[in-house]
Amino acid sequence: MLDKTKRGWWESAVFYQIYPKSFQDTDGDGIGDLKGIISHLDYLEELGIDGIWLSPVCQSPQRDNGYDISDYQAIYPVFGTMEDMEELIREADKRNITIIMDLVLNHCSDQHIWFKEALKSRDNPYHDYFVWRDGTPDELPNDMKATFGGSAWTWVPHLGQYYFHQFAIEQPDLNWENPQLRRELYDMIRFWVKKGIGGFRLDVIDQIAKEPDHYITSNGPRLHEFLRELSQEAFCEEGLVTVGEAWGANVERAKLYSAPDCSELSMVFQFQHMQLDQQPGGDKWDLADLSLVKLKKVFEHWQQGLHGVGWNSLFLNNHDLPRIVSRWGNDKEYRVESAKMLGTLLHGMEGTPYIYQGEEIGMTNIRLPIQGYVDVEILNMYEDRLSKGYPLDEIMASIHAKGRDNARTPMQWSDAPNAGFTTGAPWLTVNPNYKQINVKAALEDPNSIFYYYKKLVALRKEHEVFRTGNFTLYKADDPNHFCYIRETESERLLVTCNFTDQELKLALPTNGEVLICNYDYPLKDTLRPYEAWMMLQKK
Ligand code: TEU
Repeated sequence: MLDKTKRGWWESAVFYQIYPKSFQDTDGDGIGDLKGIISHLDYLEELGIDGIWLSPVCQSPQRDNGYDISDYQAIYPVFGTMEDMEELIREADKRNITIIMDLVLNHCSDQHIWFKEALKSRDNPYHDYFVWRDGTPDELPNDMKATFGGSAWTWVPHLGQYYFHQFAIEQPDLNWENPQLRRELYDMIRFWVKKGIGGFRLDVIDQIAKEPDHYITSNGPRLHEFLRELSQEAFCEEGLVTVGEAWGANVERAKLYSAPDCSELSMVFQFQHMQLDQQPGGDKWDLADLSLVKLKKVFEHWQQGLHGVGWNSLFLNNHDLPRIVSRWGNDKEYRVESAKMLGTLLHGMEGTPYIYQGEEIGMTNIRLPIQGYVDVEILNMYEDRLSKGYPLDEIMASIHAKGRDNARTPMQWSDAPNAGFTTGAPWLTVNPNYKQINVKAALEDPNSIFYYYKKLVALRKEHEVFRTGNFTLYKADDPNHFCYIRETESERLLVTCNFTDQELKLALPTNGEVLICNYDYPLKDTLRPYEAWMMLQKK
């Protein structure tokens, strides 16, 4: 059993991300809730995970599904009460599962009392909690754009000022230059630690030290100073695990974030591997094929770059990304094989793996007409690209491939109506493939993706090589086959993955113990479509 009071316990752990809105509804309003999560803790215990990263559950107008917080110390009533949250922490703890909360510290909701006060006057004490620039209605401070489209500046006529927002208009950026704001955030974090929260995922944490006058959003000059202060003031308990979301991270920066002395964070989510299937210079909506050779190089760079000096987080899915089996696998005739292959690829690496809800049963993307989508990012992009004259079919192809609602369709628990997610009308369409793809069916099938993932989770705890082995690519230039070796002084782990629906002829070493394979057994000189296995050799 992991000793979670000690720093570094997460190096042998596997986490599971829950998007509460889509996990399990218990009161028939069509929206998931905390009681729903509690009702499935036994399922998560069966999978063997050590912690849950809970996407935001705090009070929020839900413009961005909770990433717009209006009260950091209250629970969004549709999800439940503070008592439900306490019960979730207690019940999870009984199963040795740690709850990691999502901290959105870069911005809050425009409905937060701080922003309401800030709007009252320029000399209100809360005014400086946000980022303002003087101006006139027709002259913006500069041409910075918000991630969700449009300008990053919104005009407030009665103040004669613009406020800065990197995301939606309703998500004003917080001003980290203000020490009083920082103190309030630290107090709020300590409130949750006292309640028994075991760690935090920090939303867009590399964007807190913005300097809009210099067009700086991520990696601002004071970023690491702020992070060290945050860590000292708020992450005092040794066993707290902290993972920062950092789209702008490179290996050098990640060494600072995740240095073994934990002066900043435990690890970061970096996204270089998730941005390869887009056109150079474009954004995620500008689709391009994945180059496996490039993917291998990116993983190699991160695996080798942080070995011994930092710590990786490992993920292929989250609530902002399309479903990986639809993205890099084959969600039709090889759905099961390719989902297992992608899991094998990731779980053999050095770092802490994160499983996103539904990944463990191979949930897929969904294709809806534009009216079916809810996500602010999708809807803003649709309007924006239509107005710029992009062809409609191209816009829809991008949304079907990359839209965030792909990952947010309700969890598929059974073949009952609405996949057993709700007895009411679900807030987002349930994927019609729930009749075949659901937890109940997975638990009844010993060859399911679920049991394969369960084995992957268990293997990490059984062999030291998963935690400490160094990483070497094998056949780095092979465009179809991803094979790597992890090695310690006494063990060698070989991980091999066929990324195609073709048979590959390959001479691979097969003199070892097969730890896991997505077919009955590995062959000596051929990889079948999407075949993957791990082999352990004792030295
Ligand atoms: O995401 C950060 C972020 O930059 C994303 O908006 C990302 O660019 C986009 O989703 C890629 O499609 C975090 C949260 O994970 C996301 O859900 C929030 O919407 C966002 O921050 C704002 O809080």
